[in-house]
Amino acid sequence: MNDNTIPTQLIQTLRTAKQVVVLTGAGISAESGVPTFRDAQTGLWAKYDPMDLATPEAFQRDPRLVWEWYTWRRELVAKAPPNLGHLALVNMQTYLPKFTLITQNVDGLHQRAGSQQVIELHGNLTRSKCVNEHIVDSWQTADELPPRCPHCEQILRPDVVWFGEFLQEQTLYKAMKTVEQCDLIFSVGTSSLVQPAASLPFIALEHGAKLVEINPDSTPLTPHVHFVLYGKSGAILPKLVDLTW
Ligand code: BV8
Repeated sequence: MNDNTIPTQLIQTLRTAKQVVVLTGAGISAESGVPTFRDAQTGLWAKYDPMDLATPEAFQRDPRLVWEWYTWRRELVAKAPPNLGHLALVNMQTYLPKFTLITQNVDGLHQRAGSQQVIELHGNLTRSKCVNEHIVDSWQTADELPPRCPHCEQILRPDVVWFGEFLQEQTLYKAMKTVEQCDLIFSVGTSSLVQPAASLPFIALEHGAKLVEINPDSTPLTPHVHFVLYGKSGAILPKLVDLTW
């Protein structure tokens, strides 16, 4: 039985694909209860714009405030279960000769769902680092915030890429090489606004890949895709996997 929201041609394309890339954004975690980047922040943080707080300037100006914002997000993410969309991607990987998951998200939910070798373009908020690039996933929370690095006593910051910061060179290089070589790329749950991540589907397109978007809304990518599946990833991805294999 072919579901009428998923084109037969897409099922055929996925079934015969050789190298598949999936690029995800905050939307894939929305059904886990993690607010997307452009959702209104809740409660204490309603009066702040994430675009302002996720910057080196904000951390310079008020390290305690930025540290506390990430603590709030870390605690929220820790309570958020991976959803059916994350799990469908774990399942999809088992059927494909070559599958690469590239995420803009910093919540670590793909790894908690069981995805392997995830390319995290923007880092991961469950990790912190100091100016000496010591990466830590646990630290003493004393009265002083941000806490200090257990290795060198410098203050810690979240191990994420802020707006205005360069992505890790080898991470971006690996992501670009992967999308150049793929024959099918999915853009899932992203507004396709943040660069350089938003350029990756276009690079795949230029190298002959078929492009699929999964999102309840249209984005700047939508006019360029071969298939657009309007809806929630937690509903569409499991259905796509079930219909394909
Ligand atoms: C850089 C970590 C060099 C922090 C993040 C070129 C042109 C214009 C601007 C720039 C450019 N090059 C660089 C810039 C500046 C900037 C940028 O892109 N600005 C944009 C916004 C105008 N980029 C940078 O600064 C990058 N660095 O390029 O360095 C440089 C430096 C200086 C100057 C020039 C060049 C660094 C960007 C990394 C920023 N860090 N995260 C943290 O999280 O705290 S990005 C942040 O936004 C999150 O990681 C998030 O994932 C990401 C992207 O947003 P989305 O994932 O798309 O989330 P969003 O909320 O926007 O959309 C959610 C979507 O899901 C929606 O479409 C919604 O409809 C959909 N949805 C909702 N529910 C569901 C769903 N979809 C499916 N299912 C559902 N259930």
